[in-house]
Amino acid sequence: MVLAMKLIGMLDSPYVRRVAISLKAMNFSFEHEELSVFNDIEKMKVVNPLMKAPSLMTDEGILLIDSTLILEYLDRKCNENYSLLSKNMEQFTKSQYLIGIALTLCDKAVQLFMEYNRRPPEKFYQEWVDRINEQLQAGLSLLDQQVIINDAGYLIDNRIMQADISIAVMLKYIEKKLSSIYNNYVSKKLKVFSSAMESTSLF
Ligand SMILES: N[C@@H](CCC(=O)N[C@@H](CS)C(=O)NCC(=O)O)C(=O)O
Repeated sequence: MVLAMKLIGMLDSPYVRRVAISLKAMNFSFEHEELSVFNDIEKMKVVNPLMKAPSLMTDEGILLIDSTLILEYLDRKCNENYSLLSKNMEQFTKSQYLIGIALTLCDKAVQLFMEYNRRPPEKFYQEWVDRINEQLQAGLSLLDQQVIINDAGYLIDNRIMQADISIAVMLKYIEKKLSSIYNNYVSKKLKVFSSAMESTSLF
């Protein structure tokens, strides 16, 4: 029996969202189970005892964890016309570079959100928060320098690729969860790019 592919996790996670948007961009049909790693712990444990999202149940019933590994699997499985990673080595390297910055910014943004929303106030660790803030500012500044939006409105090719998706979901996460970082440290160019991506049907 062939099972439908199932994505597990909430779309307020940038990692889950990058997989969900990529699944659509790669033209896969899939089911989506919106389980929270914090509010649906028992259900989450049944799917993935490690309680991590995103989790992807493949149509062979294999559980994949970690957005990058899931996307690597999907990229191999999709019709090559829908691949989100370029075969051209120069474009591929540029893409991996930008995705690396975007994912580090996701990690730092999630950590900062957790510091303010999950850590008990008496355990607040200022040095760690200062370090994350510095990393976020440095990453957003580096990204602003490195991003070139082409005539088609994308960063790598003349259609949407993984770097576009990963950068856009990271920017939306920061906008929604860390508005002062977004207002003060995200450049005009990146804000314009984010709005353009978010207005497309895939997002
Ligand atoms: N590197 C992982 C990060 C995934 C991640 O940390 N997801 C969060 C939700 S935004 C999570 O599972 N948190 C629960 C935990 O870490 O225990 C990926 O790319 O999938």
